[in-house]
Amino acid sequence: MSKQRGIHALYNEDPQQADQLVWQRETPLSRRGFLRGAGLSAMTAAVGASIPFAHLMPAGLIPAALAQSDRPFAIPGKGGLTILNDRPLNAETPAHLLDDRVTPASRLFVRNNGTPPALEPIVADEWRLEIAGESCLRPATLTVADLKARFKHHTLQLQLECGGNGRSEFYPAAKGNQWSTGAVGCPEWTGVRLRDVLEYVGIADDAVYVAYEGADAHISGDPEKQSISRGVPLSKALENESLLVWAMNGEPLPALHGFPLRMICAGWPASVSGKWLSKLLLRDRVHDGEKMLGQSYRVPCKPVAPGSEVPDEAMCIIESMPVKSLITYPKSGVTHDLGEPLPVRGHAWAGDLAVRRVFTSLDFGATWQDAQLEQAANRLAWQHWATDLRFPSEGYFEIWARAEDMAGRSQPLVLPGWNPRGYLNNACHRIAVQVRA
Ligand SMILES: Nc1nc2c(c(=O)[nH]1)N[C@H]1C(S)=C(S)[C@@H](COP(=O)(O)O)O[C@H]1N2
Ligand SMILES: [Mo]
Repeated sequence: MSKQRGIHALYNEDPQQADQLVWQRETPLSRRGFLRGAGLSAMTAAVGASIPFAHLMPAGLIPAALAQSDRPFAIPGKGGLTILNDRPLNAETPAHLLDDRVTPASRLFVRNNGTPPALEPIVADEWRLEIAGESCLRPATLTVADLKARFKHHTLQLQLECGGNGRSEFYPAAKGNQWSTGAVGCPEWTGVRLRDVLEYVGIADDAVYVAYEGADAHISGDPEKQSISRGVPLSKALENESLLVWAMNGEPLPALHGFPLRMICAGWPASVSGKWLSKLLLRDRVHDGEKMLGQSYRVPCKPVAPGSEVPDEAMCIIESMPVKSLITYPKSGVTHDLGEPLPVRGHAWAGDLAVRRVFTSLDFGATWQDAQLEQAANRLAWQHWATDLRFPSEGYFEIWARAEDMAGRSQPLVLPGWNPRGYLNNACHRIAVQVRA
């Protein structure tokens, strides 16, 4: 794969190809026992048998059974996703598999920081959510059944995008999952408003932040540590679209997406949307949990030169995500007849804002045509766009898409502000088309 900096590189999306298996091999071979929870069940399904010595397998080892067959490693129920890491499990969705208007569970990316809780003993309605913190007036524990019974239900389409989506293109490279374009999706969620629950327990005047803790274990197995514990300013938590949800697309939350309860604060890095939600904290300060501090989910407050070392004090917490779009049809590499118009479509989103225009270009950005853009189903859902493109001749073309938000900000053609952890790459997406006469 030749790497083109500046716009999302064309990548091989053929699941039959071995290079589809992008494995991180930074983990030292001496680390044992990596196949746990979802990682083990996925690997077991992939090799078609249980793995008695799983606890002895070196981290990052691709089973020979897979290396020698053309059967791609897959997470059960997530066919076609690209696995970036199995411990913790991380998988992204090739752009053409994100074509659905509402993202089905089978096509939603997975981003785990730790080991998900075992599903077996969990009865959804009995799951307990503790609500506490310095600024909580009446700390309480509510079960999922209580949430369902006491508060009004809301169903919304809300988009989630990992803050590190697009990281693979930054140069100098940033450590972390090398997401290309697929750590994004927009399912429909059902639950109650976070605001209604917070008002029920009482919000003290000095409350400034709302944070979560989840029931997943830290990857080290250390019971004292959270895998991740983040949050949002009170104002974001109180928005109509900030929800505590138990259902996705009309079904109970899938195990990998936080069963039986998760938080959704759409439009911000998806790391604020806590899965396997066990605790909510009303904080009197900016939350200081795991992955809130240091360089996590932060970018330099002022732009820096690529490769710079940035001290922690000069890093600011990421809030609303930037404007972005994807081409989800056709699949990159398609062959098309010159005489026919080519229908092209995708989605666009812009953090807390709406998208006001989407453009496409066939000539490497020299000229741009307006695409038809739909309104969002509701605030913080992605918007669908479509256009029919006619090609001037046979040959190799690229379709580039570019969205612009309500504030007039556009996606860049080149890589946006380099940052040490490789967040917020919203450069234009592009696909290849071979036009034949
Ligand atoms: N408890 C818990 N919540 C979590 C995470 C996690 O590892 N544990 N990962 C976060 C991150 S970084 C992202 S991008 C989203 C991913 O959501 P998904 O796996 O449902 O797509 O969940 C967020 N919530
Ligand atoms: Mo993330």
